[in-house]
Amino acid sequence: MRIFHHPDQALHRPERELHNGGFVAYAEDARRIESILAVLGEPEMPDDRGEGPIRAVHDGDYVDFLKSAYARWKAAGRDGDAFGYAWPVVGRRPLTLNRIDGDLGRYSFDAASPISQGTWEAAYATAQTAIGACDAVLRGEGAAFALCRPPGHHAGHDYLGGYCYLNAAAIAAQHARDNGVARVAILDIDYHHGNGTQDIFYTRGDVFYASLHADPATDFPFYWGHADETGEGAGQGATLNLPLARGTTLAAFRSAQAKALDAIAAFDPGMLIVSLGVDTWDGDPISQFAIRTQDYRALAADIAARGWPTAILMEGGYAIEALGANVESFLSGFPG
Ligand code: OKP
Ligand code: ZN
Repeated sequence: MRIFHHPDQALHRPERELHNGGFVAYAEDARRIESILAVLGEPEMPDDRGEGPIRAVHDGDYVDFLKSAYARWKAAGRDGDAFGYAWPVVGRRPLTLNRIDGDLGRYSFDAASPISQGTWEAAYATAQTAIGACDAVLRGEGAAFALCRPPGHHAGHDYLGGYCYLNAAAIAAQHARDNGVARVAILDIDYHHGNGTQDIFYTRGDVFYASLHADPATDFPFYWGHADETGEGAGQGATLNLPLARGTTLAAFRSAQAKALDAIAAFDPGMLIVSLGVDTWDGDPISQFAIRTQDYRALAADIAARGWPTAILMEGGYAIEALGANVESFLSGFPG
């Protein structure tokens, strides 16, 4: 299988995150990449397709904010990584504020996703990596893997959060749409609900979003991913949320995935994008499912059996030492 990755993705280096009221080491560590590449070997560099495909999904002012936020933070005399502390919960104003703290609140939904030096460059490289895998599939590959990092599925049209800044899955899906694929499906099997991806396509009928994830009644991101969120307007019925209990093992996960695949089959997509998180693994330090390394091969084989051209994009997974084996197991479920 062709594997894409860009070295600039390591430039995003937050030091710490706010967790349960104190600071802890940032779980979305750049060493995640090394663990995966140690097993998969040398990846291909994606072509640079510029900001066009990014701005086809994300708000222009948000992209400009992301590009300039760290420099503005420094210019305001701050040390360390940039993150917000005030949010416009009520009366959210659709304007750019002239203080960095105002914009950090306006363009984020949590305080656990810092902007470091290099965050923009890494997020940009991640988007290009996803487009590279998408292009390989558009040109006839049965499946391709994008080693994306930072992850993307929590990032919305105009917001960051959940370690995510640009939504690689949404950018790839829109790129496929803009290159002649009439219907694109996204299957999100990260432990966490992909609120950003859901939001971006919520009112659209041309991109189907199906997600298996920890019940937001107990887990981040809390405010999205409940079973009664099914899309709106032209998108009514094109969102499927399958929340699962903490402790979920292969059997329940696999049957929920079959339900998602059946719904996707009814939608009849020309391409599938998989948001792959291996934070469903039973040893993940921040998550509570119990999928084993060998299970990923079975889950992938069930997806591959449907026969859709498939771009697989990396999302979460925080047990650094185990990431390579888990991703390798998943990819081995696809032919070739
Ligand atoms: C990203 B992806 C405070 C809780 C914040 C954020 C989890 C983001 C997961 N420590 N947790 O979906 O794997
Ligand atoms: Zn996750």
